Amino acid sequence: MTRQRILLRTPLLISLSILIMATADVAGALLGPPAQATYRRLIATPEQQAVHPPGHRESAAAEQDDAVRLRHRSEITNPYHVEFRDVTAAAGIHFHHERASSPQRLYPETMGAGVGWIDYNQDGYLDAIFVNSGYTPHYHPLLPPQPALYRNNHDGTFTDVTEQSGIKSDGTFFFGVAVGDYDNDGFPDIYMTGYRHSVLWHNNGDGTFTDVTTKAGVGDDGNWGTAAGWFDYDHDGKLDLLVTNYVQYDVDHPVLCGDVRPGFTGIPQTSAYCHPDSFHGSSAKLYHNNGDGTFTDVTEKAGLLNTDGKSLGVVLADLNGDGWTDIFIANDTQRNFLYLNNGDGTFRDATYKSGAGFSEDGRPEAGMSADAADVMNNGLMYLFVSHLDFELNRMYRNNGDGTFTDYTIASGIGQTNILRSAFGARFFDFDNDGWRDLLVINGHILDNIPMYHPEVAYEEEKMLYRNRGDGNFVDATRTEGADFRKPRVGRGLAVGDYDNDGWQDFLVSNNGEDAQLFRNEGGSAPAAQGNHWIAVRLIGVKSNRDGIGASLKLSAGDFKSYDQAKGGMSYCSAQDPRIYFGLGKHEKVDSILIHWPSGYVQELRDIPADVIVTVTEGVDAKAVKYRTPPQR
Ligand SMILES: [Ca+2]
Ligand SMILES: [Ca+2]
Ligand SMILES: [Ca+2]
Ligand SMILES: [Ca+2]
Repeated sequence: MTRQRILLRTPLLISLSILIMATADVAGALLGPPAQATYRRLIATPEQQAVHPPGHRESAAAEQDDAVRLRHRSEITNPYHVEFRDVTAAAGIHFHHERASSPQRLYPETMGAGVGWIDYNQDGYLDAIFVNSGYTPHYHPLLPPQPALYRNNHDGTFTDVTEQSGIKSDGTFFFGVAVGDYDNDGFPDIYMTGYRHSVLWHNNGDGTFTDVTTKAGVGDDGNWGTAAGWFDYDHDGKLDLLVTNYVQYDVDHPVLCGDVRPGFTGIPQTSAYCHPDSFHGSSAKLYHNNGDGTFTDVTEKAGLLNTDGKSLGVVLADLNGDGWTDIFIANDTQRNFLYLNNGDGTFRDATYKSGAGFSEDGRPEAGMSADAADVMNNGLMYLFVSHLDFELNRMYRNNGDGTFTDYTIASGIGQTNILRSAFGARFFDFDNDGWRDLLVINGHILDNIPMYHPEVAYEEEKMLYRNRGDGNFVDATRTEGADFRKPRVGRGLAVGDYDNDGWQDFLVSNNGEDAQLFRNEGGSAPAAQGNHWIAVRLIGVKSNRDGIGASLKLSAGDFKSYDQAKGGMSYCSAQDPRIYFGLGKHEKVDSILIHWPSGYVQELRDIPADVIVTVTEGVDAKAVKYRTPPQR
């Protein structure tokens, strides 16, 4: 293959548009009373905030001790005082995940669900998509639980547009969501994974969606679909679909699990959700996009057939730097799978040789989510896999030679989450200091876990880790507010900058509970305002329109950072398709070098910070600065 190298060195076209003309008063009104409260709270100095830590304290002395510790810790762990604030209610989001629970404790009840970002109407603002559970033999209300689509109103609020969108459920028990423009028509489409059936929703471009699953041939029927992702594994310019599957589970003839331990005899509630060891695994599926609205199952041909899979997380990224997108799958109780792309339509299982399949001591663990990021700013994608309680969440160092080393202890995350069960997790630079940090969403599988382990809870805290600038992570959870730390049965995590202020926010789906939207208040934290950022939205022309598979190298003075347009990530969730770089104190970017999957190389030069740049492959680049409501 001849690799076409064309450097675009024409000056960057800058069109600065002020999209929100808002005064302080208008901003307050738009965001409602909770936002006003935020502004008031942020007037407090860091010292004032520190002596009033969130949560109840029994004595003044304990409170004082805690304040001193917190102040000391916050200087290390959250020096820019970046806070995530629960704005769910103020934003008008009222999605509730239905657990569909029964005394029989059917396995699917406890595993849902994912959540996603999608700019379905292409107005430049992220909209939110939620998936829900469905019918089981023991849960069959008249109207089945419904997914939901929320349109972003550009003022911090959302409107539920599910009904007019045509997105609905006939009772399918859904788990995951993956967003990609498979037909390159400029409008992102939605794939929802489900138990025994998954659904492809074609975005009609007018706010409505059509179920095209049958024609497309991507139903994954009979399997328990979980995490899915879009990528163009063969570089033909059309997005292909990877669907991972969990265990072979028969909801009509369920295995009943649980035990009666000494001392617990006579307690009526002795059943428990099953362990994955009770079931056989199932293979992931690769669907090749034929370009005419249909797909072909090429799993076996591509070398991906592997029925050991009990998959819950996937990340699609170039992990060995050869320009071809690879597959990394997190499996429950089975080894992780690392499939390297051979560039000829096939993959090779590199798990054993790579060292990324097991924990440092050679054990397969619970594998609930997968992510990859350049955490050292050296161009090497490190891996993260979240696991259950009494296991460690694993980070793997990319050695740059196709091998990985368990970096869990060396990274500093160590045993910090050992009593919690982690699902959704993402690397992202929450304080825009130029170093990618880590957010982990927790929630136990067993609703009756205290019967078995009194020290473990069903609802659990989220965990936030800050990258100290050398790949060393410190636990910053305690510097966050009470909303962030409130225990939940957390599952899906979708990171996305829904208000376009450059500070990345996130959505969480909680099993059997209300979903949550957290706004990153970094833009209003005085210490953080010196940190800059830039975001890149890719529009492929010869490449797939989403630009998935592109790699980006950013230079700002002596600062270098790398990222890729990736597929999958987190637990069953869809992420902001734009690529965000924290820049620290750098006020401009010298260059961004983009390698598109088509082979085209495009370079942007001299870009101001704090803009969202839309880059059209081989054509141009436009920067937009969004005016966010003023902060006090
Ligand atoms: Ca489309
Ligand atoms: Ca393709
Ligand atoms: Ca950071
Ligand atoms: Ca934001």
